[in-house]
Amino acid sequence: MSTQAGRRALIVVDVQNDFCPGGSLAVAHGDEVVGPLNRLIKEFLERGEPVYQSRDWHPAATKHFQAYGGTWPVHCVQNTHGAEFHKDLIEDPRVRVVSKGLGDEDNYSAFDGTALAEELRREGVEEVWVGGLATDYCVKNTVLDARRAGFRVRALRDAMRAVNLQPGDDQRALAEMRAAGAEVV
Ligand code: VGL
Ligand code: ZN
Repeated sequence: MSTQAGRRALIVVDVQNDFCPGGSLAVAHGDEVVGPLNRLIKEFLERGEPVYQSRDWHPAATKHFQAYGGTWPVHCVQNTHGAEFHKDLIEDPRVRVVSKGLGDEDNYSAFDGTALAEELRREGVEEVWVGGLATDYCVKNTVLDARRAGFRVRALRDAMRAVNLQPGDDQRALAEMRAAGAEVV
């Protein structure tokens, strides 16, 4: 029996087609996170613990994209194939979807511009486990925001992959997560 006190939640960050091989902002080996994350999704749901899947959910025109002055190629545009979750990622009605990146801000974190922190608190969650794509952007910022919001954090290093615009970005991201008090496991 799980009680409401001190619950755990799983946050699966942006496991979407555009971040997987073949996508417009493909993360090398991004699809390899699906297997380990699916195992965790099953375990959390079986125990009745909350599971969240965030998605990058951009309008067609946003300052997040190079064409409008931002950093990135067009990716994860609302209601396109690229924005869909990887086809093998578990879909379950109990999984709550968090959409982010709806405006002109970069919104890398699943907490940025969303009600995720309030929802987790309402559910009695004190610890979050975080994996997904990409280690050096959305996963890192989600982990850092979770710490700022006061949650214990386990960063699941086998269940994340990095963009690595600069070599070593993945290692630097993990170091930042550790420095913020996340447990990298
Ligand atoms: C992401 C770059 C741009 C991510 C999102 O999900 O890590 N990276 N938008
Ligand atoms: Zn994006």
